[in-house]
Amino acid sequence: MARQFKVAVCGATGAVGNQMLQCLEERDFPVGELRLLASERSRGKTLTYKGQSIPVQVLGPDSFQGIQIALFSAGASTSKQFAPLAARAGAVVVDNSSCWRMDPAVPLVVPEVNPQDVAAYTNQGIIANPNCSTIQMVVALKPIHDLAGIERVVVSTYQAVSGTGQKAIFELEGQLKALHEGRAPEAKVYPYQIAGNLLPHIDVFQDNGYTKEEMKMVLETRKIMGDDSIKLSATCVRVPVRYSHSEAVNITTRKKITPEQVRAALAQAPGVKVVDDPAKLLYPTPLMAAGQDLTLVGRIREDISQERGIDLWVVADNIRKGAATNAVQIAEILAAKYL
Ligand code: NAP
Ligand code: 3JM
Repeated sequence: MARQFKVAVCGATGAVGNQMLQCLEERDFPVGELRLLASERSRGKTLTYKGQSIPVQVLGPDSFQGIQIALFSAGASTSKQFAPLAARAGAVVVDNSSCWRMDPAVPLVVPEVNPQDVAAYTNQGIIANPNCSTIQMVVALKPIHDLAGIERVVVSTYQAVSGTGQKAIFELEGQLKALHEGRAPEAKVYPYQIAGNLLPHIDVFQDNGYTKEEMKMVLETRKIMGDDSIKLSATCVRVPVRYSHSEAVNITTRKKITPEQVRAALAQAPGVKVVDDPAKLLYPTPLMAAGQDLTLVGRIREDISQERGIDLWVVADNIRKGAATNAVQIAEILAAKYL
């Protein structure tokens, strides 16, 4: 029988953690033992994996004894405190939070772009999973970078509420119901009503006027692509969509390339599906991307305002490829090559 691994999922009861369990199951990851961890709030809960009911344990300093792979999605402060403990206990941590991403000793990996960087897990016992908006963008940018070199990117995102977690999905549902019933919608998770609205505000504002989410896209892209010369500006917007982030991406390349060359490169790229036939009204939408793992790219066209410009529309399921699937893919590389 193939080798099996002792796996922990920390944050198993959350939107991402739940999807991690589903991904492990769907992809038939060689799980020998599965330990589900969450907060005190989840004491007594059980979750189902491959038809088996598994109790959720309350996260503590001894939670990682005997664990080989620990998938974390319980927020940045939990990762800060517990990822080093898990690593010290002998586990390799794949961390979904922003806590370790920009640590020079911690690799930041998108398997379609820089799988080789997994090797550096030996530095700290931690591998960081990038932000959801970064992941889908670099999946689409890498083939173009290889073809023509990317000089500058200007991106605007349209991000689903599921990126904020389970509570934000409930908030959107609750507000839609309230509006339907003629009641005043209540806003608790976001500073304003999200139903029927847009909020140009994701994560906290920084001194330079950008939000932290926008700066994650700038800094993480350079690290994953291994090219600090890429210039990038982002505007991140929360939209009243349940699942899948969409991105309008404007690229200036170093060498001139045509939309046809971009379409051909993306058609062959791992993890990408080109959905681009305007004559048939075919372009990616959030509903089209939700529930599957490919990054959909369409609206591929020449930017008429500059010499070496390409415009793209990039859509992916933020909870799957943007978080859980990417983490499980990293675990697959670890299992196949390193552990
Ligand atoms: P969520 O639905 O709110 O779930 C949060 C999970 O973390 C729950 O399982 C929760 O347990 C657990 N948790 C929270 N505080 C904890 C603590 N002190 N000790 C133990 N467990 C704790 O949020 P989510 O959408 O799944 O996201 C979780 C985290 O994943 C985010 O905070 C973020 O860092 C990361 N994330 C990354 C991406 C990405 O782009 N790669 C995307 C989304 C999220 P209880 O149920 O017991 O409260
Ligand atoms: C996505 O603990 C926290 O504040 C988590 C906030 C968060 C993050 C993050 O910064 O880890 C929520 C949703 C992310 C992320 O992927 O960067």
